[in-house]
Amino acid sequence: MVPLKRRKTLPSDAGNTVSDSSGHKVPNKFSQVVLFLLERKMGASRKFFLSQLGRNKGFQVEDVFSESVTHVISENNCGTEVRTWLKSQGRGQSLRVHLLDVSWYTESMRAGYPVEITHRHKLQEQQISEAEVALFSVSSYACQRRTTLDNHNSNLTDALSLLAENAELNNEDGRGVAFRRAAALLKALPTQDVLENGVSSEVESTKQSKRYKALKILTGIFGVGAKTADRWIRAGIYNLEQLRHSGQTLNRAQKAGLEHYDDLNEPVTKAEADAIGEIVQKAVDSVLTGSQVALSGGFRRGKLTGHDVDFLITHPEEGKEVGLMPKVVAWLESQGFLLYQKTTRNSYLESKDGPARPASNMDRFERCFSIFKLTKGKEQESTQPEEQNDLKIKDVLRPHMQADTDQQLRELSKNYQMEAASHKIWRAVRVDLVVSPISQFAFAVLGWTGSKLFERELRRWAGHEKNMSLSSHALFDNTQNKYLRATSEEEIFAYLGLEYIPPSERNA
Ligand code: 8GT
Ligand code: MN
Repeated sequence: MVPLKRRKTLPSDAGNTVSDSSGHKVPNKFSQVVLFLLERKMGASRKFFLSQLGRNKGFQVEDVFSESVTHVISENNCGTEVRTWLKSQGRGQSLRVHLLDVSWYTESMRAGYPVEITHRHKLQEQQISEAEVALFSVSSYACQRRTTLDNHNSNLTDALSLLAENAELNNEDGRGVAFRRAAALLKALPTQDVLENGVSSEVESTKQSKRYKALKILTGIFGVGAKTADRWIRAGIYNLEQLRHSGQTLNRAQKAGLEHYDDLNEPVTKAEADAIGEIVQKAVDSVLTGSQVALSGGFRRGKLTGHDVDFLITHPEEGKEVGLMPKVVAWLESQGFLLYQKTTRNSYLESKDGPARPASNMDRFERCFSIFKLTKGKEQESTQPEEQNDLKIKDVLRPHMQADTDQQLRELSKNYQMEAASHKIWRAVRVDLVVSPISQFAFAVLGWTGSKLFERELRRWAGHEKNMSLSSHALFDNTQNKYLRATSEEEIFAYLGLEYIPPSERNA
Protein backbone atom coordinates (compact mmCIF):
# COMPACT_ATOMS: atom_id res chain seq x y z
CA MET A 1 0.00 0.00 0.00
CA VAL A 2 1.47 3.34 -1.07
CA PRO A 3 1.02 6.15 1.46
CA LEU A 4 -1.44 8.78 0.32
CA LYS A 5 1.12 11.57 0.33
CA ARG A 6 3.39 9.83 -2.07
CA ARG A 7 0.56 8.52 -4.18
CA LYS A 8 -0.39 12.12 -4.85
CA THR A 9 2.98 12.92 -6.34
CA LEU A 10 2.87 9.96 -8.67
CA PRO A 11 2.32 10.95 -12.27
CA SER A 12 -1.11 10.25 -13.63
CA ASP A 13 0.34 8.93 -16.90
CA ALA A 14 3.85 7.56 -16.68
CA GLY A 15 4.24 7.62 -20.49
CA ASN A 16 4.03 11.39 -20.63
CA THR A 17 6.65 12.21 -18.05
CA VAL A 18 10.37 11.70 -17.84
CA SER A 19 12.82 11.96 -14.92
CA ASP A 20 15.36 14.75 -14.89
CA SER A 21 18.85 14.39 -13.43
CA SER A 22 17.66 14.82 -9.85
CA GLY A 23 14.96 12.22 -10.31
CA HIS A 24 12.13 14.74 -10.60
CA LYS A 25 9.40 14.00 -13.07
CA VAL A 26 9.10 16.50 -15.91
CA PRO A 27 6.67 16.23 -18.80
CA ASN A 28 7.86 14.35 -21.88
CA LYS A 29 7.47 17.05 -24.47
CA PHE A 30 7.80 14.75 -27.45
CA SER A 31 5.82 11.64 -26.74
CA GLN A 32 6.44 10.20 -30.21
CA VAL A 33 10.18 10.19 -29.60
CA VAL A 34 11.75 7.59 -27.33
CA LEU A 35 15.49 7.75 -27.41
CA PHE A 36 18.16 5.24 -26.59
CA LEU A 37 21.90 5.91 -26.65
CA LEU A 38 24.14 3.02 -27.61
CA GLU A 39 27.02 2.65 -25.17
CA ARG A 40 29.17 0.78 -27.73
CA LYS A 41 32.14 3.01 -28.64
CA MET A 42 30.47 5.96 -26.84
CA GLY A 43 31.41 4.74 -23.41
CA ALA A 44 29.31 4.50 -20.24
CA SER A 45 30.10 7.92 -18.78
CA ARG A 46 29.41 9.81 -22.01
CA LYS A 47 26.20 7.86 -22.47
CA PHE A 48 25.15 8.78 -18.94
CA PHE A 49 26.02 12.45 -19.43
CA LEU A 50 24.21 12.78 -22.76
CA SER A 51 21.18 10.86 -21.49
CA GLN A 52 20.81 13.22 -18.52
CA LEU A 53 21.23 16.22 -20.79
CA GLY A 54 18.36 14.97 -22.92
CA ARG A 55 16.09 14.34 -19.96
CA ASN A 56 16.74 17.83 -18.63
CA LYS A 57 15.55 19.15 -21.98
CA GLY A 58 12.36 17.15 -21.70
CA PHE A 59 13.25 14.21 -23.94
CA GLN A 60 12.42 10.64 -23.04
CA VAL A 61 15.76 8.86 -22.93
CA GLU A 62 15.72 5.20 -21.94
CA ASP A 63 18.59 3.61 -20.05
CA VAL A 64 17.70 0.17 -21.31
CA PHE A 65 16.77 -0.72 -24.86
CA SER A 66 13.15 -1.82 -25.25
CA GLU A 67 10.33 -2.23 -27.76
CA SER A 68 9.21 1.37 -27.21
CA VAL A 69 12.48 2.93 -28.42
CA THR A 70 12.03 4.89 -31.67
CA HIS A 71 15.48 6.44 -32.13
CA VAL A 72 18.82 4.70 -31.51
CA ILE A 73 21.66 7.17 -31.21
CA SER A 74 25.23 6.04 -31.61
CA GLU A 75 28.67 7.50 -32.01
CA ASN A 76 31.39 6.20 -34.34
CA ASN A 77 29.30 3.21 -35.39
CA CYS A 78 28.16 2.46 -38.91
CA GLY A 79 24.73 1.22 -39.89
CA THR A 80 25.71 -2.42 -40.10
CA GLU A 81 27.30 -2.41 -36.68
CA VAL A 82 24.19 -0.96 -35.07
CA ARG A 83 21.94 -3.29 -37.04
CA THR A 84 23.99 -6.25 -35.86
CA TRP A 85 23.60 -4.99 -32.33
CA LEU A 86 19.83 -4.57 -32.84
CA LYS A 87 19.62 -8.14 -34.09
CA SER A 88 21.31 -9.26 -30.93
CA GLN A 89 18.50 -7.47 -29.05
CA GLY A 90 15.88 -9.33 -31.05
CA ARG A 91 15.02 -6.23 -33.09
CA GLY A 92 16.74 -7.21 -36.33
CA GLN A 93 13.60 -6.94 -38.47
CA SER A 94 12.36 -3.67 -37.03
CA LEU A 95 12.11 -0.93 -39.63
CA ARG A 96 10.54 1.61 -37.32
CA VAL A 97 13.69 2.45 -35.44
CA HIS A 98 15.75 5.40 -36.66
CA LEU A 99 19.48 4.70 -36.55
CA LEU A 100 21.05 8.10 -36.01
CA ASP A 101 24.39 9.64 -35.45
CA VAL A 102 25.04 11.52 -32.23
CA SER A 103 25.10 14.76 -34.28
CA TRP A 104 21.29 14.58 -34.58
CA TYR A 105 21.08 14.25 -30.81
CA THR A 106 23.35 17.18 -29.97
CA GLU A 107 21.63 19.39 -32.57
CA SER A 108 18.26 18.49 -31.07
CA MET A 109 19.53 19.29 -27.60
CA ARG A 110 20.69 22.67 -28.83
CA ALA A 111 17.38 23.33 -30.57
CA GLY A 112 15.33 22.09 -27.62
CA TYR A 113 13.24 19.81 -29.84
CA PRO A 114 13.86 16.84 -32.16
CA VAL A 115 15.30 18.43 -35.31
CA GLU A 116 14.38 17.13 -38.72
CA ILE A 117 16.27 14.00 -39.67
CA THR A 118 18.37 14.63 -42.76
CA HIS A 119 20.60 12.34 -44.78
CA ARG A 120 23.74 13.26 -42.88
CA HIS A 121 22.16 12.22 -39.58
CA LYS A 122 21.41 8.72 -40.77
CA LEU A 123 24.06 6.10 -40.16
CA GLN A 124 25.95 5.50 -43.37
CA GLU A 125 26.23 2.08 -44.92
CA GLN A 126 29.14 3.00 -47.18
CA GLN A 127 31.54 3.07 -44.25
CA ILE A 128 31.65 -0.70 -44.29
CA SER A 129 32.42 -2.83 -47.27
CA GLU A 130 29.59 -4.27 -49.28
CA ALA A 131 31.08 -7.70 -48.84
CA GLU A 132 30.46 -7.45 -45.11
CA VAL A 133 26.79 -6.77 -45.62
CA ALA A 134 26.51 -9.52 -48.20
CA LEU A 135 27.95 -11.90 -45.63
CA PHE A 136 24.82 -11.91 -43.55
CA SER A 137 22.76 -13.28 -46.37
CA VAL A 138 24.86 -14.75 -49.16
CA SER A 139 28.52 -15.49 -49.45
CA SER A 140 29.86 -18.60 -47.86
CA TYR A 141 33.20 -18.54 -49.67
CA ALA A 142 36.05 -16.68 -48.02
CA CYS A 143 37.30 -15.67 -51.48
CA GLN A 144 34.17 -13.54 -51.97
CA ARG A 145 34.85 -11.59 -48.81
CA ARG A 146 37.27 -8.86 -47.91
CA THR A 147 39.20 -9.82 -44.81
CA THR A 148 41.70 -7.26 -43.61
CA LEU A 149 44.11 -7.73 -40.70
CA ASP A 150 41.75 -5.64 -38.57
CA ASN A 151 40.01 -8.47 -36.72
CA HIS A 152 37.10 -7.40 -34.45
CA ASN A 153 36.50 -10.84 -33.01
CA SER A 154 39.95 -12.00 -32.00
CA ASN A 155 38.66 -13.50 -28.75
CA LEU A 156 36.49 -15.89 -30.76
CA THR A 157 38.82 -16.43 -33.70
CA ASP A 158 41.76 -17.16 -31.38
CA ALA A 159 39.71 -19.85 -29.67
CA LEU A 160 38.53 -21.36 -32.98
CA SER A 161 42.05 -21.20 -34.42
CA LEU A 162 43.35 -23.05 -31.39
CA LEU A 163 40.78 -25.80 -31.89
CA ALA A 164 41.65 -25.89 -35.61
CA GLU A 165 45.33 -26.16 -34.78
CA ASN A 166 44.71 -28.93 -32.28
CA ALA A 167 42.65 -30.85 -34.85
CA GLU A 168 45.41 -30.43 -37.46
CA LEU A 169 48.07 -31.50 -34.98
CA ASN A 170 46.03 -34.65 -34.45
CA ASN A 171 45.58 -35.30 -38.17
CA GLU A 172 41.86 -34.52 -38.08
CA ASP A 173 41.90 -32.40 -41.21
CA GLY A 174 38.15 -32.17 -41.75
CA ARG A 175 37.60 -30.83 -38.26
CA GLY A 176 40.54 -28.47 -38.76
CA VAL A 177 39.08 -26.95 -41.93
CA ALA A 178 35.66 -26.55 -40.28
CA PHE A 179 37.18 -24.55 -37.41
CA ARG A 180 39.31 -22.50 -39.82
CA ARG A 181 36.25 -21.63 -41.93
CA ALA A 182 34.31 -20.57 -38.86
CA ALA A 183 37.20 -18.42 -37.66
CA ALA A 184 37.57 -16.84 -41.10
CA LEU A 185 33.89 -15.93 -41.19
CA LEU A 186 34.12 -14.16 -37.84
CA LYS A 187 37.23 -12.29 -38.97
CA ALA A 188 35.14 -10.61 -41.67
CA LEU A 189 32.29 -9.65 -39.33
CA PRO A 190 31.83 -6.66 -37.05
CA THR A 191 32.19 -7.30 -33.32
CA GLN A 192 30.00 -10.08 -31.94
CA ASP A 193 29.03 -8.28 -28.75
CA VAL A 194 26.78 -11.02 -27.45
CA LEU A 195 29.54 -13.56 -27.36
CA GLU A 196 32.21 -11.32 -25.92
CA ASN A 197 32.57 -12.88 -22.50
CA GLY A 198 32.00 -16.55 -23.18
CA VAL A 199 34.50 -19.21 -22.17
CA SER A 200 34.80 -22.53 -23.95
CA SER A 201 35.76 -25.42 -21.72
CA GLU A 202 37.11 -27.29 -24.73
CA VAL A 203 39.45 -24.39 -25.53
CA GLU A 204 40.56 -24.13 -21.91
CA SER A 205 41.21 -27.84 -21.47
CA THR A 206 42.99 -28.11 -24.81
CA LYS A 207 45.32 -25.29 -23.81
CA GLN A 208 46.14 -27.11 -20.58
CA SER A 209 46.58 -30.53 -22.11
CA LYS A 210 50.05 -32.03 -21.91
CA ARG A 211 49.68 -33.54 -25.36
CA TYR A 212 48.71 -30.22 -26.98
CA LYS A 213 51.65 -28.46 -25.34
CA ALA A 214 54.04 -31.18 -26.51
CA LEU A 215 52.61 -31.12 -30.05
CA LYS A 216 53.10 -27.34 -30.15
CA ILE A 217 56.70 -27.56 -29.00
CA LEU A 218 57.69 -30.49 -31.21
CA THR A 219 55.95 -29.33 -34.42
CA GLY A 220 57.60 -25.97 -33.74
CA ILE A 221 60.79 -27.67 -34.93
CA PHE A 222 61.32 -27.02 -38.65
CA GLY A 223 60.95 -30.36 -40.46
CA VAL A 224 58.69 -31.95 -37.82
CA GLY A 225 55.06 -32.57 -38.69
CA ALA A 226 52.12 -33.89 -36.70
CA LYS A 227 52.96 -37.55 -37.40
CA THR A 228 56.56 -37.36 -36.20
CA ALA A 229 55.54 -35.38 -33.14
CA ASP A 230 52.91 -37.99 -32.32
CA ARG A 231 55.48 -40.81 -32.63
CA TRP A 232 57.85 -38.97 -30.29
CA ILE A 233 55.13 -38.24 -27.74
CA ARG A 234 54.26 -41.92 -27.68
CA ALA A 235 57.94 -42.55 -26.97
CA GLY A 236 57.65 -40.24 -23.95
CA ILE A 237 59.25 -37.16 -25.54
CA TYR A 238 57.47 -33.93 -24.57
CA ASN A 239 60.11 -31.24 -24.95
CA LEU A 240 63.36 -30.35 -26.69
CA GLU A 241 65.56 -31.45 -23.80
CA GLN A 242 64.00 -34.92 -23.85
CA LEU A 243 64.33 -35.06 -27.63
CA ARG A 244 68.02 -34.12 -27.51
CA HIS A 245 68.73 -36.95 -25.10
CA SER A 246 66.38 -39.50 -26.65
CA GLY A 247 68.71 -40.96 -29.25
CA GLN A 248 66.03 -40.46 -31.92
CA THR A 249 67.47 -40.11 -35.40
CA LEU A 250 66.81 -36.69 -36.86
CA ASN A 251 66.98 -35.90 -40.56
CA ARG A 252 68.98 -32.95 -41.92
CA ALA A 253 66.02 -30.55 -41.80
CA GLN A 254 65.11 -31.53 -38.23
CA LYS A 255 68.71 -31.17 -37.07
CA ALA A 256 68.82 -27.65 -38.48
CA GLY A 257 65.38 -26.98 -37.01
CA LEU A 258 66.44 -28.06 -33.54
CA GLU A 259 69.69 -26.12 -33.73
CA HIS A 260 67.94 -22.88 -34.71
CA TYR A 261 64.75 -23.50 -32.73
CA ASP A 262 64.62 -20.18 -30.88
CA ASP A 263 65.40 -18.06 -33.93
CA LEU A 264 62.91 -19.88 -36.12
CA ASN A 265 60.15 -19.48 -33.55
CA GLU A 266 60.73 -15.78 -33.27
CA PRO A 267 58.54 -13.90 -35.76
CA VAL A 268 60.26 -12.46 -38.82
CA THR A 269 59.75 -8.71 -39.19
CA LYS A 270 58.92 -6.84 -42.39
CA ALA A 271 62.32 -5.10 -42.20
CA GLU A 272 64.02 -8.51 -42.08
CA ALA A 273 61.89 -9.72 -44.99
CA ASP A 274 62.96 -6.67 -47.00
CA ALA A 275 66.62 -7.19 -46.13
CA ILE A 276 66.38 -10.80 -47.33
CA GLY A 277 64.56 -9.59 -50.45
CA GLU A 278 67.57 -7.43 -51.28
CA ILE A 279 69.91 -10.37 -50.85
CA VAL A 280 67.76 -12.60 -53.07
CA GLN A 281 67.58 -9.86 -55.70
CA LYS A 282 71.36 -9.56 -55.61
CA ALA A 283 71.64 -13.31 -56.05
CA VAL A 284 69.37 -13.51 -59.10
CA ASP A 285 70.99 -10.42 -60.64
CA SER A 286 74.36 -12.10 -60.26
CA VAL A 287 73.35 -15.32 -61.99
CA LEU A 288 70.81 -14.19 -64.63
CA THR A 289 70.24 -10.56 -65.56
CA GLY A 290 66.64 -9.49 -65.99
CA SER A 291 65.27 -11.97 -63.43
CA GLN A 292 62.53 -10.68 -61.19
CA VAL A 293 61.89 -11.32 -57.51
CA ALA A 294 58.44 -10.86 -55.94
CA LEU A 295 57.61 -11.01 -52.25
CA SER A 296 54.60 -13.25 -51.66
CA GLY A 297 52.98 -14.97 -48.64
CA GLY A 298 51.79 -13.08 -45.59
CA PHE A 299 54.07 -10.08 -46.10
CA ARG A 300 52.41 -9.37 -49.45
CA ARG A 301 49.09 -9.33 -47.59
CA GLY A 302 50.46 -6.55 -45.39
CA LYS A 303 51.31 -8.65 -42.34
CA LEU A 304 53.94 -7.00 -40.15
CA THR A 305 55.46 -10.33 -39.08
CA GLY A 306 55.58 -13.86 -40.43
CA HIS A 307 56.90 -17.34 -39.71
CA ASP A 308 58.94 -17.28 -42.89
CA VAL A 309 59.56 -15.16 -45.98
CA ASP A 310 58.20 -16.34 -49.34
CA PHE A 311 59.64 -15.23 -52.69
CA LEU A 312 58.72 -15.96 -56.28
CA ILE A 313 61.36 -15.69 -58.97
CA THR A 314 60.76 -15.46 -62.71
CA HIS A 315 62.28 -14.16 -65.93
CA PRO A 316 60.33 -12.16 -68.56
CA GLU A 317 61.60 -14.48 -71.29
CA GLU A 318 59.88 -17.87 -71.12
CA GLY A 319 62.38 -20.70 -70.67
CA LYS A 320 65.18 -18.54 -69.29
CA GLU A 321 64.14 -19.52 -65.77
CA VAL A 322 65.08 -23.16 -66.38
CA GLY A 323 68.04 -24.09 -64.20
CA LEU A 324 67.89 -20.79 -62.35
CA MET A 325 67.28 -22.18 -58.86
CA PRO A 326 70.52 -24.21 -58.49
CA LYS A 327 72.50 -21.17 -59.61
CA VAL A 328 70.78 -18.85 -57.15
CA VAL A 329 71.28 -21.36 -54.33
CA ALA A 330 74.93 -21.87 -55.25
CA TRP A 331 75.50 -18.10 -55.18
CA LEU A 332 73.79 -17.72 -51.80
CA GLU A 333 75.78 -20.64 -50.43
CA SER A 334 79.09 -19.26 -51.69
CA GLN A 335 78.35 -15.98 -49.91
CA GLY A 336 77.60 -17.74 -46.61
CA PHE A 337 73.92 -16.79 -46.53
CA LEU A 338 72.50 -20.29 -46.14
CA LEU A 339 72.40 -22.38 -42.96
CA TYR A 340 70.26 -25.03 -44.64
CA GLN A 341 68.64 -25.61 -48.01
CA LYS A 342 66.73 -28.30 -49.79
CA THR A 343 65.75 -27.85 -53.40
CA THR A 344 63.01 -29.77 -55.17
CA ARG A 345 62.84 -29.85 -58.97
CA ASN A 346 59.98 -28.61 -61.09
CA SER A 347 57.80 -31.51 -62.08
CA TYR A 348 54.81 -29.74 -63.62
CA LEU A 349 54.21 -30.23 -67.29
CA GLU A 350 50.92 -28.93 -68.64
CA SER A 351 50.85 -31.36 -71.55
CA LYS A 352 51.64 -34.33 -69.35
CA ASP A 353 49.84 -33.52 -66.11
CA GLY A 354 46.84 -31.66 -67.46
CA PRO A 355 44.29 -30.19 -65.12
CA ALA A 356 43.98 -33.28 -62.96
CA ARG A 357 46.52 -31.99 -60.49
CA PRO A 358 46.87 -33.60 -57.08
CA ALA A 359 44.29 -32.65 -54.50
CA SER A 360 46.94 -31.42 -52.09
CA ASN A 361 48.10 -27.82 -52.29
CA MET A 362 51.71 -28.86 -52.79
CA ASP A 363 52.61 -27.74 -56.26
CA ARG A 364 55.41 -28.67 -58.49
CA PHE A 365 57.48 -25.59 -59.03
CA GLU A 366 61.20 -25.64 -58.59
CA ARG A 367 61.30 -24.78 -54.94
CA CYS A 368 63.89 -24.20 -52.26
CA PHE A 369 63.16 -24.53 -48.55
CA SER A 370 65.96 -22.74 -46.79
CA ILE A 371 67.22 -21.23 -43.57
CA PHE A 372 68.96 -17.91 -44.09
CA LYS A 373 71.70 -16.53 -41.91
CA LEU A 374 70.65 -12.92 -41.62
CA THR A 375 72.93 -10.32 -40.13
CA LYS A 376 71.13 -8.29 -37.46
CA GLY A 377 70.81 -4.58 -38.12
CA LYS A 378 70.42 -3.20 -41.62
CA GLU A 379 73.69 -1.29 -41.66
CA GLN A 380 75.70 -4.54 -41.54
CA GLU A 381 73.86 -5.97 -44.51
CA SER A 382 76.68 -5.89 -47.00
CA THR A 383 79.23 -7.64 -44.76
CA GLN A 384 79.42 -11.39 -44.97
CA PRO A 385 77.93 -13.11 -41.91
CA GLU A 386 80.87 -15.53 -41.47
CA GLU A 387 83.65 -13.00 -40.77
CA GLN A 388 81.69 -10.97 -38.24
CA ASN A 389 80.66 -13.96 -36.25
CA ASP A 390 84.21 -15.31 -35.77
CA LEU A 391 85.23 -12.01 -34.34
CA LYS A 392 82.41 -11.99 -31.81
CA ILE A 393 82.84 -15.56 -30.58
CA LYS A 394 86.45 -14.81 -29.64
CA ASP A 395 85.33 -11.76 -27.65
CA VAL A 396 82.75 -13.78 -25.81
CA LEU A 397 85.07 -16.70 -25.05
CA ARG A 398 88.10 -14.80 -23.77
CA PRO A 399 86.92 -14.01 -20.23
CA HIS A 400 85.99 -17.66 -19.67
CA MET A 401 89.25 -19.36 -20.56
CA GLN A 402 90.31 -20.60 -17.10
CA ALA A 403 88.05 -23.31 -15.67
CA ASP A 404 89.16 -25.65 -12.88
CA THR A 405 86.34 -28.02 -12.02
CA ASP A 406 83.55 -29.72 -13.95
CA GLN A 407 81.07 -27.59 -12.09
CA GLN A 408 82.87 -24.42 -13.16
CA LEU A 409 83.11 -25.72 -16.68
CA ARG A 410 79.36 -26.31 -16.77
CA GLU A 411 78.72 -22.84 -15.40
CA LEU A 412 81.05 -21.32 -17.94
CA SER A 413 79.47 -23.21 -20.76
CA LYS A 414 76.05 -22.02 -19.68
CA ASN A 415 77.29 -18.44 -19.38
CA TYR A 416 78.95 -18.73 -22.71
CA GLN A 417 75.78 -19.91 -24.39
CA MET A 418 73.78 -17.13 -22.81
CA GLU A 419 76.32 -14.51 -23.75
CA ALA A 420 76.76 -15.91 -27.21
CA ALA A 421 73.01 -15.70 -27.74
CA SER A 422 72.86 -12.11 -26.57
CA HIS A 423 75.93 -11.13 -28.62
CA LYS A 424 74.89 -13.07 -31.66
CA ILE A 425 74.93 -10.70 -34.57
CA TRP A 426 72.96 -12.87 -36.92
CA ARG A 427 69.75 -14.82 -36.76
CA ALA A 428 68.25 -17.77 -38.61
CA VAL A 429 65.20 -17.07 -40.80
CA ARG A 430 63.08 -19.51 -42.80
CA VAL A 431 62.93 -18.52 -46.46
CA ASP A 432 61.01 -20.20 -49.29
CA LEU A 433 62.11 -19.57 -52.86
CA VAL A 434 60.00 -20.61 -55.82
CA VAL A 435 60.88 -20.28 -59.50
CA SER A 436 58.01 -19.92 -61.96
CA PRO A 437 58.01 -19.56 -65.75
CA ILE A 438 56.53 -16.21 -66.78
CA SER A 439 53.52 -17.92 -68.44
CA GLN A 440 52.42 -19.27 -65.02
CA PHE A 441 53.57 -16.31 -62.96
CA ALA A 442 50.13 -14.73 -62.32
CA PHE A 443 48.82 -18.08 -61.07
CA ALA A 444 51.92 -18.54 -58.93
CA VAL A 445 51.56 -15.07 -57.39
CA LEU A 446 47.88 -15.71 -56.64
CA GLY A 447 48.62 -19.17 -55.25
CA TRP A 448 51.48 -18.12 -53.01
CA THR A 449 50.03 -14.94 -51.58
CA GLY A 450 47.57 -16.80 -49.35
CA SER A 451 46.09 -16.88 -46.86
CA LYS A 452 45.94 -20.65 -46.87
CA LEU A 453 42.19 -20.58 -46.27
CA PHE A 454 41.65 -17.95 -48.98
CA GLU A 455 43.49 -20.23 -51.43
CA ARG A 456 41.48 -23.25 -50.39
CA GLU A 457 38.26 -21.31 -50.83
CA LEU A 458 39.32 -20.03 -54.27
CA ARG A 459 39.86 -23.61 -55.42
CA ARG A 460 36.58 -24.72 -53.86
CA TRP A 461 34.76 -21.85 -55.58
CA ALA A 462 36.42 -22.62 -58.93
CA GLY A 463 35.46 -26.30 -58.74
CA HIS A 464 31.97 -26.11 -57.25
CA GLU A 465 30.66 -22.91 -58.76
CA LYS A 466 32.54 -22.61 -62.06
CA ASN A 467 33.52 -26.15 -63.01
CA MET A 468 37.12 -24.99 -63.28
CA SER A 469 40.36 -26.30 -61.77
CA LEU A 470 42.64 -23.68 -60.25
CA SER A 471 46.22 -24.33 -59.22
CA SER A 472 49.34 -22.21 -58.78
CA HIS A 473 50.22 -23.17 -62.35
CA ALA A 474 47.06 -22.71 -64.35
CA LEU A 475 43.29 -22.37 -64.59
CA PHE A 476 41.49 -25.07 -66.54
CA ASP A 477 37.89 -24.68 -67.70
CA ASN A 478 36.35 -28.16 -67.56
CA THR A 479 33.29 -27.06 -69.54
CA GLN A 480 35.23 -25.61 -72.47
CA ASN A 481 37.97 -28.18 -71.94
CA LYS A 482 40.76 -25.60 -72.22
CA TYR A 483 43.31 -23.61 -70.23
CA LEU A 484 42.58 -19.95 -69.56
CA ARG A 485 45.64 -17.75 -69.92
CA ALA A 486 46.27 -14.84 -67.58
CA THR A 487 49.03 -12.33 -67.03
CA SER A 488 47.57 -10.73 -63.89
CA GLU A 489 45.65 -11.73 -60.77
CA GLU A 490 42.79 -9.43 -61.85
CA GLU A 491 42.27 -11.54 -64.98
CA ILE A 492 42.07 -14.72 -62.91
CA PHE A 493 39.43 -13.24 -60.60
CA ALA A 494 37.50 -12.14 -63.68
CA TYR A 495 37.60 -15.66 -65.20
CA LEU A 496 36.30 -16.97 -61.88
CA GLY A 497 33.46 -14.44 -61.88
CA LEU A 498 34.70 -12.97 -58.61
CA GLU A 499 35.15 -9.37 -57.64
CA TYR A 500 38.87 -8.60 -57.40
CA ILE A 501 40.12 -8.80 -53.82
CA PRO A 502 43.50 -7.12 -53.23
CA PRO A 503 46.16 -9.00 -51.19
CA SER A 504 45.56 -6.87 -48.08
CA GLU A 505 41.98 -8.18 -47.97
CA ARG A 506 42.85 -11.86 -48.36
CA ASN A 507 43.61 -12.34 -44.66
CA ALA A 508 40.85 -14.90 -44.16
P1 8GT B 1 53.28 -16.73 -42.38
O1 8GT B 1 53.29 -15.30 -42.03
O2 8GT B 1 53.02 -17.60 -41.21
O3 8GT B 1 54.47 -17.15 -43.16
O4 8GT B 1 51.97 -16.88 -43.30
P2 8GT B 1 51.84 -17.11 -44.82
O5 8GT B 1 52.97 -16.50 -45.56
O6 8GT B 1 50.47 -16.73 -45.21
O7 8GT B 1 51.86 -18.67 -44.92
P3 8GT B 1 52.92 -19.66 -45.57
O8 8GT B 1 52.77 -20.95 -44.87
O9 8GT B 1 54.27 -19.07 -45.62
O10 8GT B 1 52.37 -19.87 -47.03
C1 8GT B 1 52.34 -18.84 -48.00
C2 8GT B 1 51.43 -19.23 -49.10
O11 8GT B 1 51.98 -20.27 -49.86
C3 8GT B 1 50.08 -19.75 -48.61
O12 8GT B 1 49.09 -19.17 -49.37
C4 8GT B 1 50.11 -21.22 -48.87
O13 8GT B 1 48.84 -21.70 -49.22
C5 8GT B 1 51.04 -21.29 -50.03
N1 8GT B 1 51.73 -22.55 -50.14
C6 8GT B 1 52.41 -23.30 -49.25
N2 8GT B 1 52.89 -24.41 -49.82
C7 8GT B 1 52.51 -24.35 -51.09
C8 8GT B 1 52.70 -25.18 -52.17
O14 8GT B 1 53.34 -26.21 -52.11
N3 8GT B 1 52.16 -24.75 -53.33
C9 8GT B 1 51.45 -23.59 -53.43
N4 8GT B 1 50.95 -23.23 -54.59
N5 8GT B 1 51.27 -22.79 -52.41
C10 8GT B 1 51.78 -23.17 -51.26
O15 8GT B 1 52.56 -23.00 -48.10
MN1 MN C 1 55.00 -17.11 -45.28
